[in-house]
This record gives sequence, structure tokens and C-alpha cells, in this order.
Amino acid sequence: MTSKNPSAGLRSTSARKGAKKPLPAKVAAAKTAKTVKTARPATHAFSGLSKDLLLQMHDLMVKSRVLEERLIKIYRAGESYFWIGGPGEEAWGVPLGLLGRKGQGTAYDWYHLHYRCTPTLIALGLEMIDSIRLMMNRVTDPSTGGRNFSNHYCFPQWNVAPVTSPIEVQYPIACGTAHAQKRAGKGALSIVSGGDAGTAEGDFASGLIWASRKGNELPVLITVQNNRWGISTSFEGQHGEQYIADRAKAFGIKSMVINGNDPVESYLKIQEQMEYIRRTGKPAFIEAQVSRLYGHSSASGANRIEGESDCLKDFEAKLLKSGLLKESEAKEIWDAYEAEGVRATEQARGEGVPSADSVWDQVYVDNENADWRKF
Ligand SMILES: Cc1ncc(C[n+]2csc(CCOP(=O)(O)OP(=O)(O)O)c2C)c(N)n1
Ligand SMILES: [Mg+2]
Repeated sequence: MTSKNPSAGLRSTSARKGAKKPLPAKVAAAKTAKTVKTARPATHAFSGLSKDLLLQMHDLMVKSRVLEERLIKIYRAGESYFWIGGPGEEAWGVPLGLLGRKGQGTAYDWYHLHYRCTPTLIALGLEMIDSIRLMMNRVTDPSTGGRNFSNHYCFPQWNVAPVTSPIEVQYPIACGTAHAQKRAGKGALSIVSGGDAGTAEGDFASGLIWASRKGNELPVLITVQNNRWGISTSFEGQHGEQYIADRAKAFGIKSMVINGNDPVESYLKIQEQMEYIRRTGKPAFIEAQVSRLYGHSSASGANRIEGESDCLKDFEAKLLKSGLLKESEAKEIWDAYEAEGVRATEQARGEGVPSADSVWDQVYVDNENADWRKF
């Protein structure tokens, strides 16, 4: 480890030299400044996050991006009906998945995500094949049995609640799991994410209200990924407030706006807010400003948008420049995930589609509400 105090080395060097022939202070300082190596560790440019963590985040970001681009190819090949997803949100989503307390039940964190959440799921451990199965409506899809469309995940073993097609309803639902977690008293929290345009929905306001009632505050990390678009409606024409995060302030919620295109900033700020929530039992808010790299969805063409900054390209360039990652290593990572995506697509292609009977799978099986014919 490099010393945090560079002057410590400087003193000892000058002391050794000074024993022979004392030099005037200024001369000594100039001489020793040359001899003492002040080189900073390569991780300095990354706020001191460890090399292992930085490379892990990069690896997961690549996996998520390659997967999303594979999903778009599957759509273009006519092997799926619709694509919507999260390319461009990797720098935000990967740290969010890494920082949660992963598991099932009220002692673990809950994830109430939206349809741009692939990076978070990848960080939690999602395999490409299981996203592709959902995309291709295969009966083997563990989230919905092939009955929903892309990125509508559900993983009970990681407390990942079903992604809902009506936007924004996840905010008050997250207050429900946070309430259960508070009662359990194990320090777990609920995480909720959604888009900027969706914050116009009443559900968003309800979430803020339920999270922040005096004396009944809930351990919920409320997040908004602000890509400045709601399908084709721009942020500028819709918001009187400058930052969505300011709305949380009105409810006394600790809130911040971050650059969600920077994985280091995302990691540190999510960590800070999570620690606050676990310590106080109160809610916290993050508005993460992110890019929308392929437009809204396949409905708008799923074409790469010029001029949007690419968090993965930027992060990879920084890692290469710092020497923490070599060109050849980066290429290997991209190639390996590319190959995995192709293999997974071929495998999913050979798997079955849902049968009429499987409509009863992944619902409240054997519950009185499971079969509408008994209503
Ligand atoms: C209740 C509801 N209203 C409208 C829609 C249609 N819709 C789907 S995505 C979307 C835009 C959401 O924009 P935003 O919340 O900013 O999220 P983004 O897609 O930009 O990530 C809309 C209006 C919906 N799914 N549900
Ligand atoms: Mg948006």
C-alpha cells in the first residue's frame, strides 16, 4: 500500500542525507522532491475504489451491454415481438445490484425495478440465457414462463419483485416491502427505480408520502433514472422543477442528484445513501442522470442515438489509460460475452414456448385467486 502521507518518506530521506552534510532547507526540499516518488496508485483516478471492484464493475457492464445488444438483434431477426431495455444505464445499474444485500425474505433488500434494469440483474447474478428466454418467450423463462416481454424480470430468490408494465406503480409497492422490513428489524431496505417521465404519475407522489410520514419513515431507497425522455416527450416541456430530487426534499427526504453515467460516483453515492437508510431507518433519494443509448424501445426503432454519452466506453477508456486494464484483456471480455450471447440464443431457440396449461405457472398457484374461473 502506498503511504497516505507522502511527506513521511520525504522526511526520512532528507534525514539520512542531512546526517552527512546538512543542506539549506530550500535546497534540501528541492533535491528530495526529485528523488521521492510521488506516483499515485492507478486507482487514484477512481476515488480509491479497489482494482478488483473496478474490474468487476467493468466486466458486469460489458456483460449487460452485450446482452442488451443481443436482445436487439433477436428482435431485428424477427425472433421476438418487442424490445425495451437498459443499454446506457450500466454505470448506474451495476453498482445498484452489487451494493444490495442479496437474498430472499425480509432480512434482505428488496428490488422494485423497471424495464431498464438489466445491469442491476446482471450484477445480482442473472445469466444471459434467462434474459434471452424471456425475450424469446420461452417456457423456460424463469421470470414469467415466457409470458411477458423483455426485461420484465422477477426473481423471488433475490427479492426482485415483478417488473410491472404500468409504469411507476412500483413506488408505493416498495413502501409495502419497506414496511415489512422495518417490522422485521433486520436493517434491510427496499430499493425502487423508475424513469423521469413516470414521476408525473400519482403513484410516485404516493411513494414519497408513504416513505416519509413523521415517526413512520420507511427504509426505502427511492431512485429515478433521468434520461430526460418519456418515450418521445422531453423533460424540458414537462417539469417545472429543475431536479426531480428537489421534490423529495419537500418531504424531508435526504436527496441527491448524481452523474449516473459514472460507475464510481454511482457506487459511492448509492453506498452513502444505503448506509444512511440502514442507520436511521429513514428513506433516501437519488436522481441519477443517465443516457438512453438506443431510444425508447423497438417501437422507436432501437437504433443507436448519436450524441448520447456512453458510460461504458468512457469507463473502459479510463481503465485502459490508468493501466488497470489492457486492450487485449478488454477484447477478451467483450468476445467471451459475445460468444455466450450467441450460444444462449441458439439454446433458447431450441426450447419450447408456453402451452395453454402453463398460464397457471408463476401465479399464486393453488391460491384461491389463482384461477379466474373460480371467481
Ligand atoms: C401507467 C402507464 N402509463 C403509460 C405507459 C406507457 N409508457 C411506457 S414507458 C413510458 C415512458 C416512461 O418514461 P420514463 O418514466 O422517463 O422512463 P424511461 O422509459 O425514459 O426510462 C410510457 C409513457 C405505461 N406503461 N404505463
Ligand atoms: Mg425517461
